[in-house]
Amino acid sequence: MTQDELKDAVAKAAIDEIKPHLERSTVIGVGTGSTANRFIDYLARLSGDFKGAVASSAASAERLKTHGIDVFELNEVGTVPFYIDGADEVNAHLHMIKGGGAALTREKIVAACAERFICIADASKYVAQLGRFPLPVEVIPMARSYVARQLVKLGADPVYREGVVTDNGNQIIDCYDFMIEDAEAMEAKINAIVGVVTNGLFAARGADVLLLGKKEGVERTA
Ligand code: ABF
Repeated sequence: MTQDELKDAVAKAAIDEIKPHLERSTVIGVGTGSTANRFIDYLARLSGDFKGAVASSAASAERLKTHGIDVFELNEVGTVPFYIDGADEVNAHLHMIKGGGAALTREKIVAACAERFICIADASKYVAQLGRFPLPVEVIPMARSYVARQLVKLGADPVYREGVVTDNGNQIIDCYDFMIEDAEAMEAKINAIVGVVTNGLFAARGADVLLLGKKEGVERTA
């Protein structure tokens, strides 16, 4: 199976996971990226079975709307029963690195408001230790070089992602050569640097369910 077929399989599996719980009043949290996009495309087939969605990025909001799915502001909704999103890396603790698409802050906010975070990923995302994928950090623009210096002290090789402005008007630093031993501790340490909006470690609030697309089929871990 190709990587695209694995992404497709986990997107479908996420639909099967949530379908029995949908009510006409349900608002679903929807993530960002190519795997989440496939989920959105399948979700469109269920329109009428749920009320709408909250999106973790302008791009996903646009795709949802194109399919005729109503998009709500998170503040109007409060909590969502499910948040379905991809990851750049995920480990056995269901800790993740996210933010390759620069939507990490909104993704973390929607995840925080979700009763259940369902991570959908193809097998290439599964790792024994997080960190081979460069860890994204969203920063307030004027703090960028200060934050980069602090990240060097933590052992990272920070690189400014040039030309990228987040949906929140901020910038992204990617941390290279930064294998992470204790994801929860590192998430907290980086978030404590002045000028950091958030970082792409999702450990304090990891996933509740991982649907991992393997050539043998979709493996569910909870
Ligand atoms: C989002 O999309 C991100 O947090 C992550 O960066 C990315 C994964 O994208 P894809 O599904 O395209 O690999 O979930």
